[in-house]
Amino acid sequence: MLKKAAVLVVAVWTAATILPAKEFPLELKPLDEAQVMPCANVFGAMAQVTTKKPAEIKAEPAAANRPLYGLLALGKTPPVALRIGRSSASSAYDRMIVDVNRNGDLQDDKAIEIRTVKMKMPQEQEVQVAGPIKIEREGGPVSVQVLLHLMPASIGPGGGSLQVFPAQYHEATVEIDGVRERLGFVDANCNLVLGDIARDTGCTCENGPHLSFQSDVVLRDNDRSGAYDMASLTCEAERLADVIYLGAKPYKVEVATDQKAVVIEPYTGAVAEITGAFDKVAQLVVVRKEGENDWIAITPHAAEGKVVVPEGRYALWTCMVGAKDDAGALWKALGAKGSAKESFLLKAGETRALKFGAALELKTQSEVQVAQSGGLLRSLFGGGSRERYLRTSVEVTGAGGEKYTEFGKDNGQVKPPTCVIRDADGKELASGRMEYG
Ligand SMILES: [Ca+2]
Ligand SMILES: [Ca+2]
Ligand SMILES: [Ca+2]
Repeated sequence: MLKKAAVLVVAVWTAATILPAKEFPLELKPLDEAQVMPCANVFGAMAQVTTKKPAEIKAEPAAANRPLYGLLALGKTPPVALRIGRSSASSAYDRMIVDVNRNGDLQDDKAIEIRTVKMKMPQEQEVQVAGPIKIEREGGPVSVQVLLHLMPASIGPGGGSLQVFPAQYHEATVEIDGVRERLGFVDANCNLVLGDIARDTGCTCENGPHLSFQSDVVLRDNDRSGAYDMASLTCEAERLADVIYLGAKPYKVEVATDQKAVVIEPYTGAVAEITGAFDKVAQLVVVRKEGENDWIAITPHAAEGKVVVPEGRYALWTCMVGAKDDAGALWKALGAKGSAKESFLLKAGETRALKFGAALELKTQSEVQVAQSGGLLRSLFGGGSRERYLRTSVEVTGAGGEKYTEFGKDNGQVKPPTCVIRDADGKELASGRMEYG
């Protein structure tokens, strides 16, 4: 009888402490090109276009004046052929046909218009885009958009390139452990698979790992504005990792292969803590070593000056600092380490203080250089020395050695400061804009 009671107590204790995995339905939604294309964490997929027709195209409609061809390699699915053409022999490239049903015949696919639109990338510029296009895939069509990098004046056999971006995302409203949040999942690396985590397994650099994470992203309306702002200084497009934070707790997250639901459960592995100056930090990304040349980037959320992370070997990756000035304007700066050379081991239950963010140190450097290397302060050095100029740069370094290269005010980009050189009488001799880094 006593033994039975003990078993019962253990069973009740287990049920009370380990929350079960919860499944939340995902809803398919369109993603705007102006949101996704300038987003720093959305890389999409690249493809080349040339005048050479690939063997995949067996039949095509008549073309006006030298069309361009390409193959979109989107993940492990067979490549999708496309043709970029002109509506008349003299017009610019303004039509695209994509073999969306992958039958090698471009005659049964609808020609779509190539549009020229103004986009903040982050400076405003004109770009050529096409789509959205629905590409057939096992499990249903996937909507993508195409950004063209063509220089029509110089198009020869070399052609140009294009970039494919997701034009859809899957959204769930999750509610777990008293936290309720809308999460949007984006196939940011455009491989037609949703749920790729930020993992770099290929780095073998001798100088400390220089990592790159071309993962999928999760959209989070951090400022509760009702919209996902994906510009790089707003951090509402987080790299997807093996853990996701709801409140300040880590959870395991998995998108179902049919993309109909997301499963979230509390992370039950061994954890450790990182403390630091989180009060002035809008977002911190750290990388965790999984094996030789194998790193995962995670974005922990802080509470009470610390973050809880799975145990392991860590390094600081990026830090976004944010503070309001006296007039109430929000300033942000994004810094990055670029290498995981200075890593540290965090064992289960350990707490470690990490340096990052403020105070930022500014170091200006000026040197006289010979022209053609792109400096901005063209100075006047008198007759016979017109080829020389003064190059001035400012390096902004954070407490963890991270270098800051992006600055913003109220979610807009801020250009580097200007610099003016005057003579003893105050007459302007030269001026220009500083360079960061
Ligand atoms: Ca076709
Ligand atoms: Ca993906
Ligand atoms: Ca928002």
